[in-house]
Order: sequence, then C-alpha cells, then structure tokens
Amino acid sequence: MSTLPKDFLWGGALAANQFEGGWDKGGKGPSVVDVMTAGSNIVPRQITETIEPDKFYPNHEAIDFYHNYKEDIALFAEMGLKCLRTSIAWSRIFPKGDEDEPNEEGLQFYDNVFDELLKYGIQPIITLSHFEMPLYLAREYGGFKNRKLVDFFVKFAETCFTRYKDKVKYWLTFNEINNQMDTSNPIFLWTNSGVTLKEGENAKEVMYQAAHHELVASALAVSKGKEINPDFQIGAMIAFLPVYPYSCHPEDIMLAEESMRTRFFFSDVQVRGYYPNYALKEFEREGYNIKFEDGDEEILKNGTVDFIGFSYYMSTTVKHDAVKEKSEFIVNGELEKGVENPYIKASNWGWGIDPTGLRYALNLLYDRYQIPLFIVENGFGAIDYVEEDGSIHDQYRINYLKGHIKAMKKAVIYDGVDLIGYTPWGIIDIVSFTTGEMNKRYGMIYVDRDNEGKGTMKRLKKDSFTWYKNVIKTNGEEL
Ligand code: P53
Repeated sequence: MSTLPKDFLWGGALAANQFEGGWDKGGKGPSVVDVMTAGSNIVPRQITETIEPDKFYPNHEAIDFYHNYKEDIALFAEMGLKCLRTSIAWSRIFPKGDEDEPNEEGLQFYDNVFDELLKYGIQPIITLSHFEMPLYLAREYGGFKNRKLVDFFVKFAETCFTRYKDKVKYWLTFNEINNQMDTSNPIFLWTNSGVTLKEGENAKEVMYQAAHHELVASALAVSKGKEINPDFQIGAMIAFLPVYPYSCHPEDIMLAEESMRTRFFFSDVQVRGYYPNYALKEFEREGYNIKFEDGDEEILKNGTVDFIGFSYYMSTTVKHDAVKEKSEFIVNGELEKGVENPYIKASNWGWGIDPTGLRYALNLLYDRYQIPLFIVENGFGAIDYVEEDGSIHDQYRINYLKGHIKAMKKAVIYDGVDLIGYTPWGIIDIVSFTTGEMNKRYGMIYVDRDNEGKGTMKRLKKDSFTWYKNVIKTNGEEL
C-alpha cells in the first residue's frame, strides 16, 4: 500500500463548549466551563464560584454554532469533510446531571445537528465528556471524586447511545482524560473531573481517586454501548505528548521512560483492562488510598476500548539534572524536569512544532497496544490577519498541517500503523481551552470575534480551507 486507505476519515474536530454557545438555551444547565473567565498565554483562566455579571465568560456565546449550525455545516461540506468530531454537551441533556429524565430539547438539538451532517455524508464522531460536566455535579457532589458520578455519567452515556444509535458509530468516552495528571494548574482537574482541591488534600491522591471513577465509568459505558449497538466503536481519548530524553545519558533515558507513564496510565487501563504495576507501586509507595469497589476489576476487564483517539500537538523533553524553571507559558503536560528542546521551534504560545513527533507517537501507541488509532486533534494555534479583501493567508498553518500529515502518512504507509482517520482541531475558529482566547485560532474558517467577544461573527475562508479541501479530495496525495 503506497497510499492511505480509501475510507480514511478526513475531518475536523471541535468540542461543544468551545463553539456551540447557547450556554443557557434550550433548557441547558451551566457546565464547569461556564464559570471560567478568559485568560491569555501567561494569565490563567479563573474559575468563579457563580456566574458573576461583571465578568466575561467566553464559552457562553462562543461562535454561536447553536444558531448557525446549518450555515456552518454547509461550509464543512464544501470543504469535503468525511467526518466531524464534536461532543455532546452533557448539561444540555441532563442540565443538573442527577435528573431522572433527560431534557428533550437538548436531545433534539443533536438530532438536528447529526441529521444535517449526515445529509452531506459527514459522519459524526462523538465525545461524551469534553470538559462539560454539569456544574451542579461539580458543586454539589464534588465531581468525580464522588462515586455517584459513575452512575450519572453512565446514564448520560446510555441516553446518548440509545438516542443516536443509528446516527453515530464512533464514540470517545472522556476527552484527554490524562490532562489531570498535571495538577499544577487547577483547570485540568476541574475540566476533567469537576474537582476543586481542598486545603490539606493530596492532589495526586484525589486525582487518582477521580480517575478511578472515570475509568470505571468509561468501561461501563463501553459495555452498555456494545449492548445497545454491537457495531459501535468506542474509544479512549488521551492527550499524547511524547517525552524525549534530553540526551543519551542513561538517566535521561530512564526519566523519559518514567515520565511517559503520565501519558500512558489511562490508556493502559482502558486498553488492557487492568492497572499497570507502575501505578499500583506508586499508590503503595506514596501511601495513596484509592478505593476500589467489589466488581471494579471485572468492570475494567469487560469494558476495554476498541480504539485509541488521541490529540497530538507537540513533544516534550526531560533532563534528569534540570533545575526546573517554571515556564512563562501555560502549557498542559508540564513535567518536573521538563526542558526546552533545542531542535524544535515553538508557537507564540510556547507549543513546540515537531511533525516527526507525530510519527513517533503513532508508532509508540500502535506497538504498545496493537489496536486502531485515530488522530482526533492536531493543529496550530496562531493569530490570523484579515486582508482588506477578506482573504486570510495562513501559510504557517498550512505548513504545520502539511508537515504533520506527511509524518502521519509515513507512519501508515511505511511503518504499517493502523489509523482510522485524522481530524485537525478547531476546523472553524473557536474559544481556546487553556486560555479562553478567541485570537488563538486553529480554524480553516475564520470567525470575526475577538478576545473580548466583539465582532460580527461573520465566517471567512482562510487559504488553508482551499488547501485542506484538496488534501481530502486527493486522499492526502497532494499536500
Ligand atoms: P488550546 C495541551 C496539550 C495538548 C492538548 O488547546 C491540549 C492541551 C490543553 O490542555 O488540549 C486540547 O485551545 C483539548 C482542546 C483544546 C486543544 O487541545 O488551549 O482537547 O479542548 O482546545 C487546544 O490551544
């Protein structure tokens, strides 16, 4: 095979909270991101207790796909997308999270969106939980620290599986479930698990307890999903930032190996169905008391995933004798002994640009797990400039994507990695997750809206739009 498979899924990726808007429309309840203010690459986003009238919450309106979905989907169709990865906002379906009955208006909204996509032959790829837990579950129950969340999530998953069983085939349970391994910035535990740390709590212990509940919830969802439709493909979703050793010093090699566990832990459990020894040893060594209930081991074993979805943006590097200087940037996946890689240039947000790292990542994951992979996020956040005639020349974005697609093709065609598809992040400009900015743009479609939420919301095609359209048309032959 010298080309990508004919049915390769070229698409785009989004998350409900970052583009839908309509945060309080159609009976939707507030979610954990609805109390997050805007920040920047150096100013962290704040998590406020309630929604304060004088503060700006960029996700509330986002790019208002809620009211524009037909026009936006028509643009996706024009680009030739074969699939669209997005999420179902949990609090549209269960506004508080613990109701007996789902919110019909929320369910109907996704029927409308999926029907519109399918009309153009665009397959929806659905994430169940993408940083959108109902706020009530976080505030009243303490998020996933609380075992009760398992049932609430499974009920939500079952409701979605049943309703959309003939419209959606590929599902992902929890987006970037491993972000919370980085407990240095509170937004990761908050968005993954709805957890706020209390005085005196051990961050890692709390994180692992919430993680255990999510792993159980994910496994139960997989089992239920298969009962509802045996053709479902249900995957894990991890943020995969491979860790390089700074040098061939044996201690650098070993440190990189150990650091990779922060990337592999969740998928190890979700793919293999049991905890890896390095994690059990860590619990023992650190004295973490992680509560497992009877039957949990069985649940994990029976609910292994069909494929691994992952995001790849950059690689990271560790050096055993590094003196840690806190990075000026807010980057997820920071490591104790992380250093800059002298061979790699970074974006304005400090994210390294390393296409070969994607080939490396694909090989690492495929060799370790031997199940299909799906690149469900990859892309370049940058500031774009609109010319007088409305054109946007984003050659930097084309260069980034081109390099990564080349590396991906090499992994498939040369290395033999089994890859389902590629959905670049933010196919249309959306609100940035880590910073809440609008000006950190990933899209191939520009949205006229700025960091303060001002603008006409007009959509404009960037140069990358035409470029990617041709990539899809030629199945990746013309880059
Ligand atoms: P923004 C870091 C590293 C890799 C993936 O991020 C990451 C992060 C941030 O935790 O998260 C994903 O918008 C996430 C998306 C997010 C995207 O990266 O901060 O799944 O929700 O928007 C890009 O530039």
